[in-house]
Amino acid sequence: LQDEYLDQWGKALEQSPLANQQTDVASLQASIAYHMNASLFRTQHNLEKVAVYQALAHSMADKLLLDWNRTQQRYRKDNPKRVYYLSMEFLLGRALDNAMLALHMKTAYQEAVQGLGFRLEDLLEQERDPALGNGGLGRLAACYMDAAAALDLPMWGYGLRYQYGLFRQSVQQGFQVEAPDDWLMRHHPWEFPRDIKYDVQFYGYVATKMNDKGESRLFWESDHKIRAVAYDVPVPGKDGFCGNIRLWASQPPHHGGFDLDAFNQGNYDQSIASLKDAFLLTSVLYPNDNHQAGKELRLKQEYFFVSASVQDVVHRFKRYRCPWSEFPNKVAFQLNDTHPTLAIPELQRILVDVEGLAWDDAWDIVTRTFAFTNHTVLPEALEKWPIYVMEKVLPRHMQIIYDLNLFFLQKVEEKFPGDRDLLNRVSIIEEASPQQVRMAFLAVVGSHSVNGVAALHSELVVKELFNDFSLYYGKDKFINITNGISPRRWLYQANPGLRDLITHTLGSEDWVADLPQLQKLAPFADNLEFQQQWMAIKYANKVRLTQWIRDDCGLTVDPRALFDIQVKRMHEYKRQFLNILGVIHRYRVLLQMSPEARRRVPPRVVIFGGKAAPGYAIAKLVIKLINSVADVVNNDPVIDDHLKVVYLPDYNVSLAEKIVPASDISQHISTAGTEASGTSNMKFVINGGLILGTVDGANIEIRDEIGEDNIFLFGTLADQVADIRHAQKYHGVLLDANLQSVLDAIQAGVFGDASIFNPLIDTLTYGGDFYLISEDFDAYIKRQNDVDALFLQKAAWAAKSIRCTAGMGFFSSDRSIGQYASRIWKVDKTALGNGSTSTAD
Ligand code: F58
Repeated sequence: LQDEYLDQWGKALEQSPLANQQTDVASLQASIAYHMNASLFRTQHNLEKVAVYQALAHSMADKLLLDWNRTQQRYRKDNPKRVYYLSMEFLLGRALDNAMLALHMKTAYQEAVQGLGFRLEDLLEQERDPALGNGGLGRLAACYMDAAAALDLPMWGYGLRYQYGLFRQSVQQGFQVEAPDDWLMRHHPWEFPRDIKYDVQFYGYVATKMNDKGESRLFWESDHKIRAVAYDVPVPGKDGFCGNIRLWASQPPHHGGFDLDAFNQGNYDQSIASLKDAFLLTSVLYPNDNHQAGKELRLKQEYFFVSASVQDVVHRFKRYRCPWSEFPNKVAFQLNDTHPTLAIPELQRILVDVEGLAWDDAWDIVTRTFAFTNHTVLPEALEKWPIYVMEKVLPRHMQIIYDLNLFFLQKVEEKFPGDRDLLNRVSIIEEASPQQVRMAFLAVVGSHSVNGVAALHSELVVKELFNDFSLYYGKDKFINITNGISPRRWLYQANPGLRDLITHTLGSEDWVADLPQLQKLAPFADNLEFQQQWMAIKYANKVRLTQWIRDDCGLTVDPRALFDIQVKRMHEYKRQFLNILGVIHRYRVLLQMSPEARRRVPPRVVIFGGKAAPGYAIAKLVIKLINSVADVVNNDPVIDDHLKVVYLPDYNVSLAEKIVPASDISQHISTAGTEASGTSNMKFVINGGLILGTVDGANIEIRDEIGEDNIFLFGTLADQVADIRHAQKYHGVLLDANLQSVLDAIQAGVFGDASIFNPLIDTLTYGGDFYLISEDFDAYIKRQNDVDALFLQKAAWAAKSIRCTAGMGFFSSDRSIGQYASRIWKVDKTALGNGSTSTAD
């Protein structure tokens, strides 16, 4: 458009209602009423809470949109180096509360809806929690997008818009039951469909053709195409910045997927076959956490996602007509684990086959553009794809991977001549039957930087997972960036009581953007009055949680009891089994005590929550065991309120926001060396919750920051695990005596039909106790006794709780993102430009 028209558009927008939104209560009410009528086609005579929530969400989204356009327009004009965070998962949680707080509009909206006859808290509960992620990895992506927006860092997320998110969980007769998460059944006001589309192809064949310049080129051709369409999700930042996550949905490529000829011939199934195909592709998030699904559809999801994203980024880059050599100075791709690794051969393919670059020039660009974050060392979670599947679905990519591997192995051979074993070990192709592509190796070879997510994990990544690679590339390529969490969602939003006390004590809200300031709370740790205020907030949060427990589980628990919480995905390595075995031990000890002795033990409420992958039988049995134990313990009149066991169904982000501020103690008890980092540990501690944990993942750095005295650590160390497992193999597992009597009780039917638990108990005996539950049992029980003893000393507990929060400054996602930006992406905060507000990208 010519400049004069551009100006006119700018002026028109300035005059529009969008640019002239007022934030007084009457104007907010007007905007809610407007959306009720204009966006939802409803009137005040036909109102449900959900409709009011939607009108309110639309009203809030208007404000975000303006910021979104301004921010993106500025990036478009200034063309800074941009970061693209490629992640199959974004576990965002609810949007409305977060947006209102980011834009400082919650109080005004609260008043506005109250004046219209509703309570804001009730309306917030109407929002569906988008569950486009499994657990830690997906939630980390959300915290990182939040930090980038808060820091005004030009970073976009790219992901998939699954029609069905992570399944919804209910519990029936103690067993997990899964139902589809149909989160889009109702209109979702927080996404904006764009007219941006790319075709992605699968299958087909590779042919040689002449290009325009008469050069012979390889072309990948296929009739099997699916169209990716973009949905943008705004990420509220600070001071008018707004980030973006672009999610791709699959659609049929042409004619809306309808085959009229087939229909006319009466072949109805055939007439909509391509529609079904396209719909299926992004229909559902694979529900495995730390385990590879290995299905062809999953591979297609991965490729669909990276192909659309890389095409979009290349399209944006080409708009500026820079030479290709500039690409790494304008683009940084961060791979959130190996799931987006196909972006590496995809960019190589586009540069060589489509753009006509020489192989080596293209590879130089690719390797300067990509960086890779590893999130696990568990062998079962490391992605490998059988070559016969890759050759069928992505024939050209398979050729590229073979070539990349060949050139890589030649270089390794040059550096370490004659070492056949080494070549075998580092080859991207695993010589197994069937042959497989090792995606993590492809990610390492195609990236300039590889990082783990906590200090111990990054050490294991170098020493174990990629040891040969670190010898070949040198140590500098392998770094650590310890995970972080958003202080905005996990303290400011989730714990308003504590937020206000901290703000009042420190004199301003500056600590949110500069989290190490929390250290200024430390001098108050022994101040009795401050302790009382602090613990009163904790108590209020516990009361709020008891109401949820009553509503969700029909169980009444006493908020004065010690709240002991373990909420995370159900997995053997996370050892919820150890926790429930410990609960049974406690139950038995309490039963043997005199009433007086029992009264001297602080009453406990042990709370569990977390989903098991639908195909993970052992994890599902642990859920059943927890519920069976709960049935017995909660109804035992001798035990009364001394011990209660709660399993909260359908654990998700919004439930976590209620649970996290209410813990006295939370458990992070993975077998040492298995939990890459953990992030809920950070969330609990920043909210003044103490933790009971193993010397694993980020627990170690939390200890270093808050001090050894303020954390209950126990158990085997990572470097002892291999020896213990080795010894078990030869001498068998000698079960801890207390543990043996707990198992005896289960097998005697104390918790119902014992036979169903046999496979679970076998993991300790016949299975060789791979996760070292027996080995750690005694230390665990002793540490739990220390927790009891401290809980009786109210002042000492409160002081530790305050020191916990005070020491957590390091774990802000802003710190993590700052480290990624300076150490990997080499991007800076952009200077605030003055871009006009016409349509952005
Ligand atoms: C988690 N991984 C780690 N993977 O287990 C946890 O220690 C870490 O704190 C977190 O990442 C963030 O770094 C994880 O959540 C998955 O859920 C994958 C989803 C896709 C399939 C394979 C597992």
